[in-house]
Amino acid sequence: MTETARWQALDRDHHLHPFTDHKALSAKGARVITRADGCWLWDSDGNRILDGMAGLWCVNVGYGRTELIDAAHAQMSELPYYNAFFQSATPSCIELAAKLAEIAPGDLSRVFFANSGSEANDTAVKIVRYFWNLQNQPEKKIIISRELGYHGVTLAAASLSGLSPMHPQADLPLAGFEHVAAPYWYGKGGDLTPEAFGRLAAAALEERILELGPHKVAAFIGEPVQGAGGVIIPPDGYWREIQRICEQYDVLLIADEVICGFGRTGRWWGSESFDIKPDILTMAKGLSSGYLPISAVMTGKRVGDALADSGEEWVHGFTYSGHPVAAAVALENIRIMEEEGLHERASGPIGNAFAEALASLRDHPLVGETRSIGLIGAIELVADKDERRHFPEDREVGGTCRDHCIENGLVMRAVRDIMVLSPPLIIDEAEIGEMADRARAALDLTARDLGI
Ligand code: PXG
Repeated sequence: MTETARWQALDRDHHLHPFTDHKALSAKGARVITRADGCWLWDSDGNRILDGMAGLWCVNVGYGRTELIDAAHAQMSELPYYNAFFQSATPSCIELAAKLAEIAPGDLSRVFFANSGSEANDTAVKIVRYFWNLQNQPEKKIIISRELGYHGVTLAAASLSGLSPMHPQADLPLAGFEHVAAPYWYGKGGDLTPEAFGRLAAAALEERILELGPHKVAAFIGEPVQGAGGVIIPPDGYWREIQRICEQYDVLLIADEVICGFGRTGRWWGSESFDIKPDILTMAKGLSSGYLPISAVMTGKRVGDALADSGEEWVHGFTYSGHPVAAAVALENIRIMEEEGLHERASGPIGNAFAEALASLRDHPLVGETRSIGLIGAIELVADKDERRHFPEDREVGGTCRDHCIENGLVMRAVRDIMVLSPPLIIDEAEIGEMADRARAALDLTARDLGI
């Protein structure tokens, strides 16, 4: 038995995977990834694969960064764990909170640490509820999010998420969570211009607030660019209108920066790319480039002051809130990003090369649109380019293309029939070229399978 076969058998018998059809997986066997360097992965059979997804939208500084390994080692040697409960703290979590306050957009200045994006968003929900209780407006509790939004899998975060398959298995959403249309022009915009469709999508928020009653609507949460929903880049003017609506009806605005934060859109924050002024911001993934689990929630002056000045205990926190090793790695990760100007790289020549590489695929018969901002992008696979019509779902065109990508040594994820990319921010032009070549080869094989 090969080592791969042994691992696959053990995996099949003992490991429950996230978001996985286990019957289908056991028929196939898991791909076992054994090492990585830069933008490249190796599997247990020795195949070298270009990681077009930076893991799961997170390994922003790339794999194999000795600075991060050394930071973890040094912190573990000095103090592997202490907590932030009972009026204590550790130097690395204090320094990280201060650093985040320095680089955060707008007036966000206070930080609460958690371990995952889901925990950060659940925490944001609890902060919102507590805030309105403190304001003596206990009726103001409904949180509105968007279809195709992804905010995590814990009960509140999954309730915020607007990907419908996430709800029925766990009887979600919980009460008090509402969803409005996403600004997904390519799929839903019909004959409207992107800008007109963006206005319509924003108006859906205003209508829902008025329907529910502004005195009952506590907050709106959105990803600046919706990632897992298919890299939906909102049309110009959309976020400006959302901001206006939130201000007009005194609805707190939460920016979920779990994917967009840390340079992905070409600025430190997606909120900067779209001029969003959030009251609350959540982050994870790129905060530590995925080297260790850590996430955070930041509050602006209004919410943060209310929490900090309440004069009572805030009853919330995780054993690993502000974990000193994860915080030390996050600090070093931010230092690397600053030193190498990775966010500027993503908006400059490398971001342009990425956009051009995607655009070079537009002549392919399956490609209806390519779009990107910074180093996050998407390729829409369609049956009819003029009508922007997708294939029937049961053809599984996206899944077919994803499988061909892997065979061609490229990780590119499929969201329905949208191929999405989010490579490490250190990717260079040659690697972007390789990515496009491999993507084209996979598109050709997909077209062949479809008889096109
Ligand atoms: N918010 C956003 C915007 C996310 O993308 C979360 C919150 C939840 O984070 P945690 O750390 O709890 O997973 C995410 C996570 C995919 C995929 O298939 C995307 C995510 C996670 C897993 C898979 O695109 N995003």
